[in-house]
Amino acid sequence: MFSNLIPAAKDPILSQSLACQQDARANKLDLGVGVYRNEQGVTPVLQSVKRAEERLLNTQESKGYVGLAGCERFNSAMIELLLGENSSRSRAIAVQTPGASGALRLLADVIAMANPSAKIWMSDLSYANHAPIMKTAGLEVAYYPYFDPQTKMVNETGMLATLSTLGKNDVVLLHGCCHNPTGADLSYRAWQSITEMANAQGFLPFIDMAYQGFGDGMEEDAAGFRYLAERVPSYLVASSCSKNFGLYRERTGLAVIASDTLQQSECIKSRIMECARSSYTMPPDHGASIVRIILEDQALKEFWLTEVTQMRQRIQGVRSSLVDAMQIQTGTHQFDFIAQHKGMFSIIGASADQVMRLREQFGVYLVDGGRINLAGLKESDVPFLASALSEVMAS
Ligand code: PLP
Ligand code: TYF
Repeated sequence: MFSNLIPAAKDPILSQSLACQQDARANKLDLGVGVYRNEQGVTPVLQSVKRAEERLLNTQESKGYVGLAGCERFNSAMIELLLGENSSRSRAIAVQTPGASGALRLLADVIAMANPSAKIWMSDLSYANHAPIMKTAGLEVAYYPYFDPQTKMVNETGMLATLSTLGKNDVVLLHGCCHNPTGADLSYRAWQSITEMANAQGFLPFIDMAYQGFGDGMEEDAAGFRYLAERVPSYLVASSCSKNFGLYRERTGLAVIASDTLQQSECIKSRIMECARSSYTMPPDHGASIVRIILEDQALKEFWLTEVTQMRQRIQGVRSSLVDAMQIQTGTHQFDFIAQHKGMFSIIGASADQVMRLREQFGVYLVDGGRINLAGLKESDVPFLASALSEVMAS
C-alpha cells in the first residue's frame, strides 16, 4: 500500500527547534518556533489559566461530547473579545476549532465547497502553513506584495495596487496584527483602503488573528480588523488562543463567519460543521473551557489581561534592548526597525548564508528567511545575540 511513499519534507520551523535541542553548546539560542518564553526561558502556564483549570477540576461533572461547534459559550465569549461592540456582531457566528490552524482549514474547505475556483491571495511573505493549508483544501494560491526588504515595513502601495485588480472570485488573507513572519503590520489607513476595495470590488476578506494582545493591546490590535468588519458585507476570521492564553498544546481556536445576514452565516456554519464531521468531528474541550471560564469572569479576565500585558511589555523591552545593542555594535541605526515591528517576530534581513553562519558559528537558530522570535529571547542574551548578528551581518 505505502511502498511508493517517500518521506515528507521537514516542517521548516519545527525542525529548527529540534536541531537547536540537539546542539550541545551551552549558549545556543532557539529563536525559531513561535512560542513565548519568559526571562527564565520557560513557556509558562499563565496564572489565570491555572486558576481556571482548578475551577474546572472542581466543578466539571461530565466528559460527555459537547458538539460539532464546540462550546457555544466559548464561541460567544471569543466573538466578543474579537469584535467588542462592533455592529457586525449581529451577523457573526462561530465554531470552536482545534487551534487557528483548524479554523484556517475549515474556512478554506467551505470556500472551496462554495466556489472551487476561488483564489486565495496571501501576503508575500506569510505564515509557513498558510499556503499548504489552502492548497490541501483545493484552493489556488496567489501572493500580493507585502514586505519591503529595503524599509523592512509593508509595501502598502504595491499591496493595494494588486488588491485593486481583484474581484468576486478572490479571497484576501490578512494578518489581523503581529504579522508572521515579518513583524510589519498594516497601518490603519491601509485597513481603510482595503475595506473600500472589498466593498467596491467584492473580494472576501479572510483575517488570521493569531496574536491579539501581543502588538499594542487587546483592543488596539483588533482596531483595523474591526473597522473593516463594520463595513464589509462578509468576512471570515481564524482566531487562536495559543499565544495570548498560552494554550498552545490544548489546540484552542475559533472560526468566525459573518455574512450579509445571520441566516446566511448560519447556513455557512452548518457547512463548516459538516466539514468538521467528516474530519475530526468535535474539537478538544479543555482549552476552550479554560478560556470560557476566564472570559466569563470579569475579575479573572482582568487578571488575564494583566498577564498578556506583561508578556507584551517583555517582548517590547527585548525589542528596544536589541535595537540599543545593535546601535552600539554597528554604530548605525540599521536595525532600528526591530522596535517598530509588532508581536513575536521580525525579519531581520539575513541571507540564507548568514542564517547558516549564525547557526553553525554561534548556535543562534533562526527560521530560514531570517525570521527571529523576539518573544523567545531573554534580556540577558541580547548582548550575545547583538554581537553574533553584527559579526555575521556586517560581512
Ligand atoms: N496563524 C498564524 C499567523 C500563526 O502564526 C499561527 C501559529 O501559531 C497559527 C495561525 C496557528 O495557530 P494555532 O496554534 O492556533 O493553530
Ligand atoms: O510560526 C510559528 O513559529 C508558529 C508555530 O508547523 C508553528 O506559528 C510553527 C510551525 C508549525 C505550526 C506552528
